[in-house]
Amino acid sequence: MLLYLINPSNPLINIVKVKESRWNRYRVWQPLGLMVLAGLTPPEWEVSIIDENLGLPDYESMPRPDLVGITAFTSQANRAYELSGYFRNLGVPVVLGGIHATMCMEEAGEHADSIVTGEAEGVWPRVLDDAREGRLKSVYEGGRADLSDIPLARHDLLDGRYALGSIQTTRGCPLNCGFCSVTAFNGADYRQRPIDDVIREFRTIRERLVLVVDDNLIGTQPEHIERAKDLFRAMIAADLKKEWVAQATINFADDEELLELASKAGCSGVFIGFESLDPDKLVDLGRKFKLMKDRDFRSSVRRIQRHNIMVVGSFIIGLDIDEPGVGRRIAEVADRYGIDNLNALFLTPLPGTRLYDHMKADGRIPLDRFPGDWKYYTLTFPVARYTHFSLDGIIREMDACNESFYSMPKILRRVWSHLWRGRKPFLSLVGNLSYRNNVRMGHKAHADFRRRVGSRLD
Ligand code: B12
Ligand code: SF4
Repeated sequence: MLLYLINPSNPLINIVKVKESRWNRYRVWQPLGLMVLAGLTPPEWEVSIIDENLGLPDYESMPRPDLVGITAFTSQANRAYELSGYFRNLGVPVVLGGIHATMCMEEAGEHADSIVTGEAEGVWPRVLDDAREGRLKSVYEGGRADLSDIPLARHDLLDGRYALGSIQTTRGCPLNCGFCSVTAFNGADYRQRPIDDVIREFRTIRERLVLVVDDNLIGTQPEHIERAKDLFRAMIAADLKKEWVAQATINFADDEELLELASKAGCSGVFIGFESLDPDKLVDLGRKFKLMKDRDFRSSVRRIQRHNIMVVGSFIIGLDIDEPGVGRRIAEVADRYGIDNLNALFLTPLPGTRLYDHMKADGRIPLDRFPGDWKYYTLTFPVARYTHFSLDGIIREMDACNESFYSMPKILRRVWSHLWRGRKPFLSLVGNLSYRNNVRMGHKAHADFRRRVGSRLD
């Protein structure tokens, strides 16, 4: 029995040409959900993972599979449905799963033979049995998995074209920010995989650089932090020889021992959501608010960097509290905090979030011809109506933010400061230039966006 597991590309944002340049490998990330699914698949199935972000395969010349499983973030939904249509026309049953199918069950159900909602660990073997016997159900509810005994993800099934490996050590986030779907999808209960499993899986990763995909690697409660320390100790003892980056909340900075262990265990960078210039006023920040209130962000960032860990900070543009001038102010504040890279994103009502419900109720989502419009839900396009900005106004804020933070003099200053402090100046240069390049491509993408859908947003 042949199974294809497909990660669809979003042609709108898929600017990746891995074959043309090795540097482009740094823009392609492994589809870990599919690798986990492959790990859950019994050996009588021959599994092939197809990542369209590495280049579109010639499906016609490939053997006809017995079953196709497709994953999708919201921004990939259109391509997922297109692919599903192609295989169903050939008479091959298709199962859709992942975040978008879960949040938009009805819509996804119209494009597949079956959908799996939530985490797949509890239901995937049953789906495969039913598929083999030709009695697939239209919906399987996966719910949330018990992580104490799950098979390892199949890292061996991917080829060597990725720059970064990937692994997950925890699921769930108790903080429940209004604009994020993680708590709705993975739950508020912070679940941790057994440390031995994580170490065993790390050993199967061939890449030296690894993305730890956890939404919050260290958690928020003292027992979460203790577990993170135990994990780092085990990684050090295992001498994994990996360098890794992860996502965490700013309380990462509050424990020197944690930082020291993380660094020794190979941590070289951390993505932190700062979200707003005024977190104190951001009512819908959920419980994250407490971690940010009255914090001296500059010293927090410095404490992390002192351990040779880069800080990538993310901010949202378009919050109701944001006023004209916010783009430039974010760049200034990010500079003042001393972060190494800035990732500014438009406030985007993703399905399944409280933000979506509020904006929908207020008639503030003009790009709502779904599924077609989902392709713009990449957080890099302003798909909603923003309280204090017109379409052109909010794009100008984004441009001002990026142009200021990624101006050449500021990049050179950051690189110099890395050199002076004995931190990796080359990495800083490459990271900054790559973001600067993205910003240039963003201009073109926004002009195109304006032309295609601007009249619906004005
Ligand atoms: C790593 C990551 C990335 C990586 C990409 C990884 C990849 N797969 O390509 C990078 C950094 C590139 C990225 C980019 C983006 N991301 Co992202 N990302 C994540 C993150 C943190 C982890 C994903 C992961 O690997 N999880 C681990 C695996 C094991 O879990 P899983 O994928 O959910 O898979 C399980 C189930 O969903 C299910 N399943 C999944 N697929 C399928 C398929 C079938 C057939 C079946 C049966 C089951 C099934 O089974 C798996 C095992 O239980 C998630 C948050 C999260 N907790 O998931 C956000 C998340 C998925 N990202 C999100 C977003 C918004 C984006 C961006 C649009 C934002 C941006 N501009 O940065 C881009 C767009 C990328 C795109 N392709 O269009 C949102 C998606 C919301 C949505 N409705 O789409 C999430 C949920 C975060 C959030 N804050 O809300 N992301
Ligand atoms: S802390 Fe991060 S993962 Fe958790 S709900 Fe907020 S944005 Fe989502």
